[in-house]
Amino acid sequence: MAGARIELESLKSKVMSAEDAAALIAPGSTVGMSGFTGSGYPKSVPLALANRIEAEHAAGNPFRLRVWTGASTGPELDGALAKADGIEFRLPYNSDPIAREKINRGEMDYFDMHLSQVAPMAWQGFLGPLDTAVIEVSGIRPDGSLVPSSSVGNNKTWIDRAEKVILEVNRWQNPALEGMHDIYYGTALPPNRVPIPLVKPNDRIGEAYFRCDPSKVVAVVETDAPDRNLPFDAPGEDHRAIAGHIMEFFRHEVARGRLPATLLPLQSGVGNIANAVMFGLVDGPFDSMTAYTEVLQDGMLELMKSGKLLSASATAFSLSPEAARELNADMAAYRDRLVLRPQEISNHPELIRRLGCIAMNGMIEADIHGAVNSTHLMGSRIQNGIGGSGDFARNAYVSIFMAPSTAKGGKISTIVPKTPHVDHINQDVQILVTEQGLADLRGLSPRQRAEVIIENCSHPDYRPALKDYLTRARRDSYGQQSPTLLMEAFAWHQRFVEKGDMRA
Ligand code: 0RQ
Repeated sequence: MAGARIELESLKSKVMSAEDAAALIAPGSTVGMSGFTGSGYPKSVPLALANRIEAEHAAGNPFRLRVWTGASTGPELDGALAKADGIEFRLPYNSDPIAREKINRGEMDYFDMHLSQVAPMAWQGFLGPLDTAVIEVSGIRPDGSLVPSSSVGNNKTWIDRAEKVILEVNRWQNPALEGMHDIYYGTALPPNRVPIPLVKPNDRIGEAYFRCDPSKVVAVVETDAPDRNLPFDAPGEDHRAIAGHIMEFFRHEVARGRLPATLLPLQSGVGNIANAVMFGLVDGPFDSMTAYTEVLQDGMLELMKSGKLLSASATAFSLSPEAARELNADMAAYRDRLVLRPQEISNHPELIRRLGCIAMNGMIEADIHGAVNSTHLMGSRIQNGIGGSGDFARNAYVSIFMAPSTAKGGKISTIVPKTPHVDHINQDVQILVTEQGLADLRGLSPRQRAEVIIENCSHPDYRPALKDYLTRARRDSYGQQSPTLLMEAFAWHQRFVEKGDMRA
């Protein structure tokens, strides 16, 4: 029923259309929007804003905005605004194809950041002022506090920092979400920081609601629109092989006493491979597991349904439409086992290190010394962004990166002599996995790593060339700590840029 979720009288008078709300956003200003993966992003104001920008463009008054979010969003936000050429600057993570094209054509500036650092940097004042927050919530309570929706992201920070706030109250969001969130207000800037009192993944250390000064709220827009996450592919042969190698590694580590039989809190990245690993764990021997992660994908929910995953902490749901429907229908049953937190807490280095997370993230490529590129194709073209992979990889108990050993139908080797862009230095990469096998790099020097990575992870079509390169690098390299032939190493990538095939 319209209006039922707005329980504060003074805000009922602020209810207006998305068009009227969008008109309150000043050209050239900075807007902090909710949204993390395809969850919890505002669904009507950004669309109305895009229409307004297009109309102004046609009338000869084009304008653009600076847009901050939690992470990626949906087509109604990034897609629509990018299509209208309405984004001048974007942070901290994008996976929208239209925005990606704009960025890669040099038409949009993109500051790709560690997700844990966004809120602290905003508070430190490093990102400049925030004019307007546009936040999706599930409800407004009688005291003006806000029931968060299906992602938390940076909403707490945007609401606190913005001069004015526009709320989208989405009736589609399940009322049973109430109570699932844990909004921690204890963060401070140096020199006043104190330890964050979280010692178990499902500890609740904050409040279930966002605080919000109602006098800052300039508009309330009611919506009834679904989150839009993409469906996952059924795990392919390569994905199942990668999951199998990781299961074998876990068994081995448990047998050696280096991991408990319940494993340690799992972090699982975005995408189909991470999802396949979660499905692998459903059939695996491990029980009473927990997760301290960033997004909850289908596989994690499946693991919870199987009874093997006791609880999970994240900042957002990233579920396929089918799994979202299932969760929505049964939200009350999950509420006590799931915690959604601000991303500065879900991805906090201190907490990841304390809990001893097992980090599992996808990669674009790794080089033979174990440096990983998660973001750039051919050293220059952004795919998505570093997201939370750096927050977790550096601080994890075990840091795992995974990808098929080839991309683009075999034309590209994902194991390369040297990656032209590095997101994770070799010290932050402990385990590499492809469908070919797993390389345990812990305690190995770069020279030793090169042998294990080529032998265990590279595709047989590329292995002889990589071995030949290594032999020559061991003979001719300027130094022998990390043998490298500079010109030849980058010529691998140049070959693809020029001929569309690394083998050619
Ligand atoms: O392009 O769709 O045009 O064919 O890159 O690759 O195989 O679909 O892989 O969906 O698992 O994504 C690293 C991007 C992997 C992801 C990355 C091309 C490939 C395809 C995507 P096409 P796939 P995935 C915490 C964790 C950073 C953020 C992160 C990612 C496209 O995992 O964004 O980890 N990670 N967050 O063809 C050229 C190569 C390539 C290549 C793949 N070597 N060279 N193209 N591709 N490898 C969660 C969050 O932060 C939200």
